[in-house]
Amino acid sequence: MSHDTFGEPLQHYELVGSTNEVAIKWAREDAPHGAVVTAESQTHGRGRRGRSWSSPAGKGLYLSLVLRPDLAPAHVPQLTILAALAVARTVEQFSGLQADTKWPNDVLLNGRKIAGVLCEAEWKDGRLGFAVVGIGLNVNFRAEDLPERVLFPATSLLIETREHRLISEVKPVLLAQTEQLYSLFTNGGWDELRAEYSRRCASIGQPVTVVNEASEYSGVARGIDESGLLIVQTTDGVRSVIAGDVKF
Ligand code: BT5
Repeated sequence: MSHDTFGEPLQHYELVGSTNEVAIKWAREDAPHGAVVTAESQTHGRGRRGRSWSSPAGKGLYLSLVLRPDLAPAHVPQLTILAALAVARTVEQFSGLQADTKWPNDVLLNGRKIAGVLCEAEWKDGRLGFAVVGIGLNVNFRAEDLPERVLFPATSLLIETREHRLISEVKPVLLAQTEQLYSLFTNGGWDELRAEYSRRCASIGQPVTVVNEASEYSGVARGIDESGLLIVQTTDGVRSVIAGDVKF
């Protein structure tokens, strides 16, 4: 098998704090491109901006992938778009239902959040040293397993399809989808990937409110730009959103 196969090498744990944390430590040492960390459950699964990701055993897929692309800092958000699209395709494959994206890092099924992506990067001499792409996908969560207070209504494959899936059956499909999109990405396929993400993106064409540490503003989401940022048309002009939560 090629050295770049996603999921080789693989570290699998019964219980960790956060698979992203483990993968970052491993990447600082010697984890190669394509290395993956998975866990049955996480005690401190993390979301963006210090939020937490609910990670009970047997209910979800908790996976972190080490990537070492030659990427300028401005283009790192593209990796979140790529991963969200791979998750959407995977969810679609298992549910037979159309999965949507919600910029930047959410995947929705029937309008509810079924998965989230957390991309964390480290730099070396102005270039990307490595990125760890963390994915949490709700597989067998029942309604009562979902966190009580969520930013956005949540769901799972089980809730939407009434079918249990083995996590071990979902994992290889997600890795294969990610690997396939990554190969497209490195072969000049960013525009194609961006177009599919945008087609699926629930907020494009909608009035949105963007909230981040620095500001809050409203406008109409128009699309995804070259770097993977959300283009929002406000009354003051067009803005590209680097980070934030989008309400619509
Ligand atoms: C995310 O953050 O959606 C990124 C989640 C990434 C989790 C994976 S699991 C494997 C890897 N290792 C880690 O430690 N993390 C990654 P954000 O957009 O900030 O959303 C977080 C918010 O989603 C929380 O504040 C809750 O409101 C909600 N939430 C928490 N757990 C959830 C779940 N299982 N399903 C749906 N929503 C959830």
